Amino acid sequence: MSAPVEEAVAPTWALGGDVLTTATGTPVDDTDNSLRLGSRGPTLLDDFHLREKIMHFDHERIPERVVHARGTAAHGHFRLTKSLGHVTKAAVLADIGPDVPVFVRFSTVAGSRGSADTARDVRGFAVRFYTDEGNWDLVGNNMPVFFIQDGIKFPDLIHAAKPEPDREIPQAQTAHDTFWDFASLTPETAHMLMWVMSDRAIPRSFRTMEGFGVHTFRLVNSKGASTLVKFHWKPRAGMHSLVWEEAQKLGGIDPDFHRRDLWEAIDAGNFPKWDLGVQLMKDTDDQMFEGIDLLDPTKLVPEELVPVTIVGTLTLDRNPDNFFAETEQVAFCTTHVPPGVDFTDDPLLQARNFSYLDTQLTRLGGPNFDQLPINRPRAAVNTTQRDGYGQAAVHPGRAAYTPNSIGGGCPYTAGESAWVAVPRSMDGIRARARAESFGDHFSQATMFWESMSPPEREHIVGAFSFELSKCEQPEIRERVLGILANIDSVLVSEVAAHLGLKAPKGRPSGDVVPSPALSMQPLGGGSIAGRLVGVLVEAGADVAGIKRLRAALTAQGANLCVIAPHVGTVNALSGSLTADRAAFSTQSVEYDALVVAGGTGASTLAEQPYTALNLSEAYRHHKVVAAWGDAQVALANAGIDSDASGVVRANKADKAFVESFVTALSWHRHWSR
Ligand code: HDD
Repeated sequence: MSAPVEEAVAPTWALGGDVLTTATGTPVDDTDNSLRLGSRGPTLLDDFHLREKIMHFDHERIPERVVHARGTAAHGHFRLTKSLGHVTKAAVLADIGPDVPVFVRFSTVAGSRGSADTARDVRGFAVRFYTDEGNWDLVGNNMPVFFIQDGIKFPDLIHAAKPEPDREIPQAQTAHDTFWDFASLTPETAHMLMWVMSDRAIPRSFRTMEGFGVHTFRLVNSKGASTLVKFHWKPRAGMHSLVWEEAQKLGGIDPDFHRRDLWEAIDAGNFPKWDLGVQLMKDTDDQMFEGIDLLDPTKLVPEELVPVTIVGTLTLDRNPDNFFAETEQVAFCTTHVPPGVDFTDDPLLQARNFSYLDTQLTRLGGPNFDQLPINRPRAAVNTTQRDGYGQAAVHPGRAAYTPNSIGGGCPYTAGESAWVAVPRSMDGIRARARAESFGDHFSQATMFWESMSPPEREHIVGAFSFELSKCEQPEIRERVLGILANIDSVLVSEVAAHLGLKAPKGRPSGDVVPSPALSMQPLGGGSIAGRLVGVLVEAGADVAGIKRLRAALTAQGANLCVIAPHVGTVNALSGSLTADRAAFSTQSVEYDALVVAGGTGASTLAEQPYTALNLSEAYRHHKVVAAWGDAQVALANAGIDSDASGVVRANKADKAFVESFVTALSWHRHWSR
């Protein structure tokens, strides 16, 4: 018999204790002075502590991910609320029972590991479920489609998007020639370009973005029957974005804006949640649905055609203990699937299934990356794989092969509980060919445009104009206009006008059915959980009003940050209050709303250029701005129309003021101004 799995691991590793030791546990007497011959003599080669310390430091960095290098992650759990047992045997989706632990990593794509969080980019949304049947990695994005239809184009796409190779400029952005050169010559990018130029590419927070599995996958039940599925994550905090100017400023003011937001929300007990939804479709011979080729990752299935059924909830409730060990070393692979989840022939997914396994080999230095603590499955592991760099298991016994008699025949293959590929007959010519049904690159791009609200359209026009104006070669701009002309006549003419170019004749609107679910424009006020409200104060501030506002906000999971001329204690109208931030080290872009507090110092505060500058900026970014008492004059000083939507003012910070403020905040942004 082979050894029980528990025995097949390294001896207990006692990390911790009070004294400093070497990597192998020898206590160290001095870590400030190297071993020298005399106090001023040469350093001795037998200083094993010095050599080990420096050797380890020299190797502290590992290659960053070639894409999605910049990211952050959290632990949590997934609770299934509606069984999909009729379509899958995967227990994580079929058995309503104990929660399944998860680890989720969010990321940008193009930037290096130290780049800014708020760059215009796709966001990675990678979820690992540690199921009893093995790890399941649903490695998705915050957009439901992709730039290219075949994974063989991925290196081209990424080489074009990354900093240009001769000058290594620009960092973390697509606003440069090589990206738009590639995009303009690759019309299949059209639909994804619309998403990346939309507000989806500058989320307010990871907590306020949707996630998508992108590809069509298969679910397989215990009878072997297959159903096609697309996975969706719906944020409980609603869908919200930044505005472009904010995103750019935050890149300098707080490059860790998204990372900090997630960490602080979890730290404060405001656990972010997403509902898992599925769109289920019949697995037909051709995997087509209403004219949409389900194997084409540049297409989505409108929710109006196939509604998203919510089946469970993901909650993130624990920050990692160590960024490197967990967030950096997590090795997601699209091939990590439990029995009951299978792939389709989507050519992008097929290439991914090779790429992720391959990439981890170099990034994590050898074939045993699955043994790193964050990658270890919860399910028992029993392979015949042995040795290699970084082998952490101590495998006992003689039989590391099958079939064997010496090990009692173990491990033997699993019967009904095994992952089994859906049997399908295949026939076709072996060729490098693309299906004709992948041919329409524009209809869904037009559908996306026609589903947007007026402010969202304005932002898309602004984004294309910004990016293309940064291209140095005029012919690249012209070629992109050619793509936009195939999408919509208004879009192309507005972008052309910003570029000082003549617009080509564009597609007239009205020939596609819009999908309202694609718009992020809220239909009503939503949750304010996780919002940050900045309150500007001066000495003599009305501390009772601030307290009332804070109580109302914290009751709904939002936070209040006191901004004063200096950090520390500020004398208030009655008593004192503690400033969280100093005015000289923070700016409006870091807050969801800005309030000027009333009190005896309010008129001084209202006169400060800093107050006017930040209020007008918050107003321009469509945020809630408010003031009470003598501070109301600050709104006028900043040129703000005090009757505009999202402007809240009152003589006192009473119950009515606080209620109006919370209602205004629940809309996130006031686009009508
Ligand atoms: Fe990818 C990382 C998502 C296409 C090759 N990808 C990576 C991550 C996410 C995605 C979220 C970061 C995982 C983490 O947090 O560690 N990738 C996608 C999505 C795609 C996609 C949603 C299209 C639908 N990717 C894609 C293709 C290829 C790759 C077509 C190659 C053929 N992706 C990789 C990679 C990465 C990666 C090189 C880099 C680091 C890593 O895998 O672990 O293998």
